[in-house]
Amino acid sequence: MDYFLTEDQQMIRDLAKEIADEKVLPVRAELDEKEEFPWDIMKTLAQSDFFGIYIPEEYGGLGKGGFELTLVIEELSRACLGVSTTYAANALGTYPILLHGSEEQKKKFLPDIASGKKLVAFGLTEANAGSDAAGVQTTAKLDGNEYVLNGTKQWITNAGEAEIYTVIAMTDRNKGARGASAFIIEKGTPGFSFGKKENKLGIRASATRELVFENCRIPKDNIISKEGMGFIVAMKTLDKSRTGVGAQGVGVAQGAFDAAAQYAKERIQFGQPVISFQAVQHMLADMATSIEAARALVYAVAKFIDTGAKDVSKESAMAKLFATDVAMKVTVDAVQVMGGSGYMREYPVEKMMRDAKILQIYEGTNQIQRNVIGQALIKETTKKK
Ligand code: COS
Repeated sequence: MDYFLTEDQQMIRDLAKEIADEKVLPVRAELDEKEEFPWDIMKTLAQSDFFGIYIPEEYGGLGKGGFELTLVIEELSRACLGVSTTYAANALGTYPILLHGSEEQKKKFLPDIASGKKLVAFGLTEANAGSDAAGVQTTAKLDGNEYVLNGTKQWITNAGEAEIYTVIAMTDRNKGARGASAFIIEKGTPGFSFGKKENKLGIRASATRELVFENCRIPKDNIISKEGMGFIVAMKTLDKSRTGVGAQGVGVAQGAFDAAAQYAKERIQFGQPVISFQAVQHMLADMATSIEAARALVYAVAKFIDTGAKDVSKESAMAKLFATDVAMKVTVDAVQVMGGSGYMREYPVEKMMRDAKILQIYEGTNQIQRNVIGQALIKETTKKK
């Protein structure tokens, strides 16, 4: 389907596709097998200015929107979700600074992020906080001109590899969500270390570790916004980034569909290619239809967010929910269409099926997305009365 991309957008998509085909596809199986962090690919993305795509020009970025970011994420995800997760998590970690940072913080941190010189990670989740975003137990106590952080963040994408971390900690544990604050912490700060690299079912090219804070002192000025705003910073960040997870869903589903459709044309059973059987055609038809519906929703929501609309929680949750449920179903069906071959590591779809599962879990489980949508509907219907 033609989405009437501008010339600029087409160029961005074509370049992302070229990188995905030439740099990611040939190594994805090896990265997955060895759990290897894709530094070479990150360097190529940096040379293409893709880390700064959504960052304003005054801070060294390309000054485009979330929609253009979506196009890059989709193309990378078509080839490898581990790679696209590594790339997309940078935007997740950057949004707190971009949306709520001070001018000084933006000037200090964004140029190195935009150039790809420094990777970023976002630290919210803990042993007792994830879906319950207000359940954070890591503390940040003001002591003179410094905040002192103590606690452990869990399952943090890009941890250990990134140089810059945006982290949510409690400045007042008695106030619940209103006692949370957001901070910028640089790798190498004394008292800040990492746990072991996690061994994951999928997205194995991406790095996931704990962030450990033990009397970690950071300058007072590294607070983002002000004390008590951490929960809002986190929610606004997730409102922005969830469309990117939707784009990951569209990309991986497309990659799985392409592989399954190609295979169905080549695999001969009962004297004919299996694609000639209606049972297989109907599966492919459902897969293609749901991918196109997911893409249309993700693009529409990304463009809606780029208009500067104030409250986008419902729409971004819908895009994430729908496209990632599609990704799970389509990747499972791609394995089914390819039968025994689909289950084998020589073909890419078993990896895509393993990778796709995380999309229904991270940046808010799909159950949480339904809660967010439900809460928004209650608000809307109350207003209409
Ligand atoms: N934008 C702005 N404000 C928001 C907001 C948003 N998207 N979502 C909630 N708020 C505000 C609420 O309006 C409320 O403000 P008041 O105290 O002034 O009324 C406050 O924040 C607390 O909101 P709420 O009571 O809804 O908080 P809950 O603890 O019930 O949590 C959910 C709400 C479940 C939506 C939230 O915890 C969430 O998104 N969890 C998932 C987080 C996640 O994605 N984790 C994955 C790890 S991070 S990669």
